[in-house]
Amino acid sequence: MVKTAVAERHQSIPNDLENFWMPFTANRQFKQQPRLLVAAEGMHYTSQDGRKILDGTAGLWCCNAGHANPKIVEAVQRQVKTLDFAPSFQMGHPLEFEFAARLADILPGELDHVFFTNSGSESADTALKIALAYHQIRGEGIRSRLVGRVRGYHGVGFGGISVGGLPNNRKLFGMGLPGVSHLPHTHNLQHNAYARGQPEWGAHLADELENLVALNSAETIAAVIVEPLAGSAGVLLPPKGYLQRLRDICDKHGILLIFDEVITGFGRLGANFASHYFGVQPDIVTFAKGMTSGVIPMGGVAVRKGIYDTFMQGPEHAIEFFHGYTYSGHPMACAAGLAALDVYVKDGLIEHAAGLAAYWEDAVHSLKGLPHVIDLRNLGIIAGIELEPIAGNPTLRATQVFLKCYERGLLTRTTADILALSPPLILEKGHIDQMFETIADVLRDM
Ligand code: PXG
Ligand code: PLP
Repeated sequence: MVKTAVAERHQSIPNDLENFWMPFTANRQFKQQPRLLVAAEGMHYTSQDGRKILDGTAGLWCCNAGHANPKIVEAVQRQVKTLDFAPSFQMGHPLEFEFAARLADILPGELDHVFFTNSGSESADTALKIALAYHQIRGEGIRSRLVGRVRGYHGVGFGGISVGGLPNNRKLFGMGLPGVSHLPHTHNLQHNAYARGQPEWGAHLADELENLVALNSAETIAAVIVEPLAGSAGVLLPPKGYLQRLRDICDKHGILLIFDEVITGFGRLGANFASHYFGVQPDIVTFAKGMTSGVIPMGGVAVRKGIYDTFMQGPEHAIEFFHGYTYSGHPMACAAGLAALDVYVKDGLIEHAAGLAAYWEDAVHSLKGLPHVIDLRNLGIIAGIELEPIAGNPTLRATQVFLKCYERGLLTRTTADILALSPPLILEKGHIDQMFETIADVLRDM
């Protein structure tokens, strides 16, 4: 009885789509022709019209363990019955300590103290606040300048959009944080089109940080924040040697280096974090998304003990960091996260992804020469397919490809005229074949 009611509800489109203001969506177009997903399992969604859709994007770069993984589902079900919520300020519950300790085992280098948030945006803002406060407490309060990068994405909070570098995310929202500078982005089709993996050209773009230091003087700069691989802006890869050069310049001038690993964390590159993959150690890492395989919202910021200890001063009854969220360390999120870690680490999902990266790379580059393709990029289990924009109508080409892929049973993501793929890490070769055959067919028909 109940089951039938649920099934019926799923099979009808709600009468009124007006009230829900959808995020980062063309609301008016969507509401004329809605695309609703009603169920998910493994590598697939089920659409409202009953079709099986191959998930080429792991939801929004987050469902790394695939959908409805029984270990994660059961952990959440058990937790909601046991402890639904515990206050996060001046109270605690065991799972958040256990989860932080388990994360410390897999985080890069000496990053072993974890602050919990509920999203990547909150993680980015939290990391920036930690960096500013850290310098203040150490008596270097003049270090208050933040450095981001053009085409960077660090979520949608005021801190994140200030250091971020996507014009549409900034231009209607006031002045942003004062004292922010931007490095140039590293994307260059002339030098690097069709590079397999990391491009050869562009490490010298990190030297722009030296110019910002010269212009502003080193002792005014608190932190540099970059995505090791820029996802949202269209899969922009770090040139070989670029990240290490940023690290070296930060070391030389006492600047904290923050890696925003919201997309690259938890196996996306076939390593626990991009920091491991690239062999470059940041001072602070932000993460979210794959942390719980997208099942319950959660994010976090990790720092080394030295940064944490800097805050642990003053009377012991005093709060050390005036920051936190009602839902920091939510019990259900911790339960989902612990179960997701079991799947990633104990069940070998990250090795599985690493083992498929070469096959993935070949599949991505098999699109070379097809109509409208002007660049192909890959790393780990991520692909960027850059298309020639339709003259006078930027974004339309990629939107058309996205819609046609969806009609043919494949979910993709677009940003500008770039198609991004980042499927669940449980994928097999057959899924890769299907993804790229579908995209190839769509491009040929356009
Ligand atoms: N930092 C980075 C590097 C991200 O990629 C955020 C912060 C913000 O996370 P939240 O959880 O607040 O959304 C992100 C999120 C896409 C896409 O398809 C990318 C993101 C979110 C939604 C869509 O490019 N990145
Ligand atoms: N706004 C008001 C009025 C609040 O009382 C609170 C939290 O108590 C917040 C915002 C912040 O909410 P959250 O802790 O979920 O980020």
